[in-house]
Amino acid sequence: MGGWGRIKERGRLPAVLREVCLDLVEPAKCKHVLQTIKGSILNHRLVRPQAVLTVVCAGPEKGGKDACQGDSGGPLVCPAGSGDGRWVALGVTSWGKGCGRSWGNNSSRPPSRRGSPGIFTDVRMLLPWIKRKLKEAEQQQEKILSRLCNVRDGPVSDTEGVIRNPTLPGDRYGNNQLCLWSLSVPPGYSILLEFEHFDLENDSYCQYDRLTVLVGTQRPVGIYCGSVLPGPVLLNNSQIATLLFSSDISRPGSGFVIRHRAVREQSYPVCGTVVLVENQAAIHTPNYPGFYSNNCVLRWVVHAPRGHVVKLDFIDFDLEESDRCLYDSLTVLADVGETVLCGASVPPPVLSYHSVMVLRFTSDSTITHRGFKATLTFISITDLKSQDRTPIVAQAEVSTSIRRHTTPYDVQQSSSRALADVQEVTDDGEEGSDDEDNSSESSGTAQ
Ligand SMILES: [Ca+2]
Ligand SMILES: [Ca+2]
Repeated sequence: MGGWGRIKERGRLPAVLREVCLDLVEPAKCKHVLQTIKGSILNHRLVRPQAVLTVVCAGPEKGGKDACQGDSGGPLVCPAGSGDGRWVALGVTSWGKGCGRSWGNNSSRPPSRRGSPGIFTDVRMLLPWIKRKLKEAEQQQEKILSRLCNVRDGPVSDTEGVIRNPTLPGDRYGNNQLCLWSLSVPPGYSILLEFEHFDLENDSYCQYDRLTVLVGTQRPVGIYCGSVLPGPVLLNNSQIATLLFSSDISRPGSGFVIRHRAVREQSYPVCGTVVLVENQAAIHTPNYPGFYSNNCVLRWVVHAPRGHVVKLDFIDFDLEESDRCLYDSLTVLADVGETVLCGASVPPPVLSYHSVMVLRFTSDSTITHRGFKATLTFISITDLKSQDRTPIVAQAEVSTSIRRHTTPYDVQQSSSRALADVQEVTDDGEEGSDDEDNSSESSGTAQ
């Protein structure tokens, strides 16, 4: 068994989680010892003679090893015996008479000096109840979820279709909504999202109403609000996508209509798309080495594996030169600041600070050039620490056609903050320990 309980009776609480190995006590013996301490325990914990024992006892007759106060609720586990290293929970630490006392000769001692093995609730007896409770919780959850969204949401496996909120054109979506669609397409296909209508309450940070597009279930590639129709989103090499819509208490918009399609892997990105890159690859402007088109917007969202950063190396670079790169530009968004590039000299490499890099290529309505070609590689942070990364960034700052902003991400026209809030999703959940014990003379990892 394991727990955070006292190390010995009335002893101190340990600073670390402790475990102790206890042998199970035969049920008949367990029942007998419970009878010997029956008179010494308070009424509310009276052990009534029962046909079926709902507890298991564990711990040596001579004492010395036991659960103690603070361990209650913790697990008593045994090897599953299946040979695959799995353990099963057999008991839940419940109570005991003192901690680590001997209990073999209880009858010869006054009630207050008697002891007991560790007494654990028998999980096998509780299973039907546990399962019933889990099922109830699940049903409750489903009920809550179905109330959260008043249009049809949920899994979408059709290779083509429309996702909309509200259901009827001309209506407005509801307030206080949380809708979630999970799209899946067969292997070998990518997901293409095309926005046919878009109108969500406008805010620079989309903090009131928003639509979030995620790759898989965790990686955001775009957060949208406002009424500018977003360009298509092509989730390259991704068979799963999640659309999450939420609205606050007021000012609903007329909502959105999004056409989703499973498309064959597309090697040449087209203007207006968002391309997700999750492998080390070469990227280039549309039509490269031919000239890019006017009025083109194209974004790449690059996710390196955990513990890696993204390095962008330019092979060729030729974008219309202009003061502050106002006409045509490539903006590289790392986690801090952004680098805006244009002109005809090949820029130095750019490193991301974390595992995400976002690139945005834009061209204006006149004069086009050859564009750029670059490679993306993933470097492990461990390797990076052995190198000095400063020169790369420093070089970037002195290049004439580069300017760096101090604001982390600018906001695209109106408030479509597509790609602005890309962030690494961490799973560092915090576990709280609950060492509350309803038994003052109980349990702990006494050793
Ligand atoms: Ca709203
Ligand atoms: Ca131009």
